[in-house]
Parts: sequence; C-alpha cells; structure tokens
Amino acid sequence: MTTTLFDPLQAGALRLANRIVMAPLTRNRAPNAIPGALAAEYYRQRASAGLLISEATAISHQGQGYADVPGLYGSEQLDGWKRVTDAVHAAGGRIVCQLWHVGRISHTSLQPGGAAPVSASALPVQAKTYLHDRGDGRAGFAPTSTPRALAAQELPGIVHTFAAAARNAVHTAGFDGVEIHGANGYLLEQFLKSSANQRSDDYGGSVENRARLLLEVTRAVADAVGGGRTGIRLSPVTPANDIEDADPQPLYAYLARQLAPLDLAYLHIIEGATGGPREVEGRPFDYAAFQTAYRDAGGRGAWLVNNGYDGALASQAVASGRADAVAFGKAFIANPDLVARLRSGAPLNEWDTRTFYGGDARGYTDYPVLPPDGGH
Ligand code: 8OZ
Repeated sequence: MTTTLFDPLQAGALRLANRIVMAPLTRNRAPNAIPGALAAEYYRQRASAGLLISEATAISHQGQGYADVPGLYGSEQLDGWKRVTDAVHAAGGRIVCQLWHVGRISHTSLQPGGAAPVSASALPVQAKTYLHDRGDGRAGFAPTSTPRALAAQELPGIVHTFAAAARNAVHTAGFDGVEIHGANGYLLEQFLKSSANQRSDDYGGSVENRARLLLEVTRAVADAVGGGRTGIRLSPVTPANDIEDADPQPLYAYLARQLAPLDLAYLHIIEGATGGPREVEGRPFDYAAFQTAYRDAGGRGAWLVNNGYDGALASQAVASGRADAVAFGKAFIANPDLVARLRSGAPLNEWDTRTFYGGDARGYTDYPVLPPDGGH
C-alpha cells in the first residue's frame, strides 16, 4: 500500500493523525509578546493538522526581533500559550513551539536596554524588521541594527536559555514538544553559515566549529524535554535575511551525522528560498544526499519537507518515501480545514498577503471552512 498524506505518523514521541503539518508562521499579533485569545482561536481552528508548529517564539528578550511576536520567557507569555495548547488539545490536535533567537535580525529599540543585537560576528546585514515606531512615530519596516559579536563566555548562556525555554514550553505552557529554529538567517544560522561568521575561536572557521552552537543547543534541548519531543528546522540554501554558506553540502552532511544519534522527532527541511522558489539560482543542493547522510548515520527522525508544496507534489513526496510529512504555510493561513480540503479535493481559499503580519481577526481567524459534507 502506498503511503498517503492522510496516514498517521509516529515522529519520535509525537503521534500525528496525518502527515499534513502547519508550518511556523509569523503573524505579529502578540502585543507585549503575549499570545492572546485570538491566537488560541486561530490555532484551534487548524487543529486537524497532523502537527501544528507555532509561529517563531523568542526564547529571551534578546532573541526578539520584530514588533508583536510572542515569547516564552515571561509568565504571562506562558499563560497565553497555555490557553493556546489547551484549545488545540481539546480539539484533538498536537502542537510544538518553535524556539527562536533572531540574533542580528533585530533593532536596538527591541533589545533590552536599547543595546545592539547580538550575532556570531559584528557584520551588518541587508535585512529589514518591522517596528511600531521606526523613529518617526510611525509603524513600518526598518533596517536591522548592526550587531555586536557574542563573546565565547556568553555562549553557554545562549545554550542554557534555549533549554530553559524548551522546558517552559513543554512543562508550563503545555506544548507537545519544541522545534529549534535553525533556519532563515537567524542566530543559529549566523554561526553556521560562512557569510555571517568570521570568528577565530572554537565557534568559527571549520565546519565543526560553525556547527558547534547549533549542535550544543540541540543536545541541550533534547536533554531538557527528550529527543522524541524535539525537532529542528533547517534551510540549507535560503537567501532569507541575507545569508549564504560557501559550501553547504558538506556542512549539512556534517549536521546530519551529528544530529542522527540524538533521536529527534523530526528534521524539518526548507527546500529552496523560504516562501519563494524551490530552486535558488547559483545555490544547488542535493536534498536526497543530505537525507541519506542522516539515515546512513542511524537517524530515525521523521523527514518533514516544506516550501512551495501543493497537494499533488506533497502526495507524491510521501508516496515515494522521499518525505514522511509535508509542512504547508500560506495554504494553512487561508484554509483552517486544509486537511479536509486536500482529502476531498475541494478548492482552496486564496490568502491575502495584506493581513499576514499584524492586525486583528481579519485575515487571521475569519477564513471560511467548508461545511462538514465538503459542500456536496
Ligand atoms: C516572516 C516575517 C518575520 C519572521 C522566519 C520567523 O522566516 C520568520 C519570519 C518570517 O523564519
């Protein structure tokens, strides 16, 4: 029998009812970093996904990089998330929290004491963030601030903060697990990828050194909540947030071999440019070889793929065994009942890009679902 998107999947300790996953989606509707009642409703509406991955959630104030993104480091934030996870669980769903440190993709106005954001090296970046006040009293996009390089003595604190956030997510906020954000040009990629890391200590230079922080974080998080409740998201060639590695294939093969023994629930791979084309000009990457490196090293986590999938491509990926599950982003914004729609072949609602980031219920909790009979 061929595997379909509607078959269950055991991913580590996580039992998924199907292989259709909601990708992490930044929505900027958490004032003071606290997810509110509307967030509980938004995630509850989408609980028929095999797994919901929360929007990226800052592990610390220093890890914040945008207006109104949620956190995991204050008791009101954790209370807000508990309302979300309770609502999802009452609807029969599963939800993990994406653990986020933005590194240099931030702005002094979002940092503790107005300090510079932190990174692997003090390299500016061509990227923008969204602020309530760009400095002229108006909301909008603003260039990120030049970072300072983290001192080696600060790195155990970063590792500890990821692990503490993971513990808070699972033990206090009621998440079923966590996903480490190791993608899209944020802190862990700033150490990993050569364009952002010019360090000359144990955390820069060789592949082993550049991968060190990501692997220390992953081991600490897996120790804190169990490898079977830990996933990681990676984006080997994305240009998101102005980042590039000069030679990604051996870098990710090394990561695959080091991640394999941690018995993670899943690896979540963004194929191509995040939210954009599945092929990136000038940046070829062999995803099958990456997966083979992981399996050959004994890795048993589920292989979750993402980026630009429609129902047909996703079905094919799962049927062929190339992937165990597929994450959908924008389609889940616009279709709370995406699983039912893919199952029945019903048309999908279109998304409205104007309501992706910030605002109220519009474009958040008001997308229509089909009647239970699928409209037949
Ligand atoms: C879109 C806007 C802001 C942040 C990512 C967390 O790319 C994000 C993000 C996406 O992973």
